[in-house]
Amino acid sequence: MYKKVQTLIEDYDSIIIARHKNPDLDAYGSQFGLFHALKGAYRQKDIYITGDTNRLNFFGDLDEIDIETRKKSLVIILDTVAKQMLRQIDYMHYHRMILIDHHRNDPDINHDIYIKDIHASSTAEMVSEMLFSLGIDINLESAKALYMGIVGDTGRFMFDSTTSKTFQIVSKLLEKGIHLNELYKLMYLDTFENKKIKSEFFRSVKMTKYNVAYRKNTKAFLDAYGLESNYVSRGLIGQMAGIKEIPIWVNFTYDRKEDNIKCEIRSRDYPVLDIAKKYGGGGHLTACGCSLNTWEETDKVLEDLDHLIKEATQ
Ligand SMILES: [Mn+2]
Repeated sequence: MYKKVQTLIEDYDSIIIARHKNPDLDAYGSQFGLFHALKGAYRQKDIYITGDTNRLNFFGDLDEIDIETRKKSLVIILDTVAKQMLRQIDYMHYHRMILIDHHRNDPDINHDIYIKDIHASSTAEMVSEMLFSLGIDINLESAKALYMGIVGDTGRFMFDSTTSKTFQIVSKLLEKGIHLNELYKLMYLDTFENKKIKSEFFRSVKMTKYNVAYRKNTKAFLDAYGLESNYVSRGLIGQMAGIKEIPIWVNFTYDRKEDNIKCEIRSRDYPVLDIAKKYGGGGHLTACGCSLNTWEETDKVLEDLDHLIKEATQ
């Protein structure tokens, strides 16, 4: 399979590397990791990186690519196979299409090659493995990006998705000369202002009868601190994680763009995915989400989660 990818790469003078919207570290890391490696290996080719950007962009600038160029390019999409996760322009115009992803769902994008590995910790791990197996040199910039992608999707190697293979790959990436401290400063150093926002957030976390922690981030809260919905919804939910008494935690956040309420659910052990699905959402077994239309519905979600714990513990 990897050989087929290499053959296509060698066939094209113009290659576009894309990934899902609102990128996380794995989306960026796999994208920039592949970009720097291909750039080094195929200097005569035009290699582009495309997509939206956000506060996790520790990686570099993205390219604007015209339709004509797109139509004659090999497009490689990373870390998703779902149209709804992509900008239309990134899956609409291409000459050949390769998908590389570690998620479970089936693709709704037309493609020539699809590499899927649900056991990989991250797409960055898959890209690393592919580059190593093809003998394409992973230079320092590539190794840094791939490493950050793996660290992001494994929660710093704490999630169960981390395997011995992950460590084998990471070990080989470290040999490229990565300075861990330098990367961790980039990824995790917080600002004083941000810490204050987090403490304000945490101060008003509430608990249900069965210790489901939750926070309702209203429009007023977002406005008061000038915060983006997405940052609060997914960037602050971790503030409720890792607390002994709290088995499930939920973050409800008003979404300015869609004028609805984003609900993010996390759980240490309880499978909460069915509850997200009940409200039209999805995701992983212990990390999932859905969108709600009213604040009343947020209480229904909490009731369902309480019920889940009640049933399991009685
Ligand atoms: Mn990923």
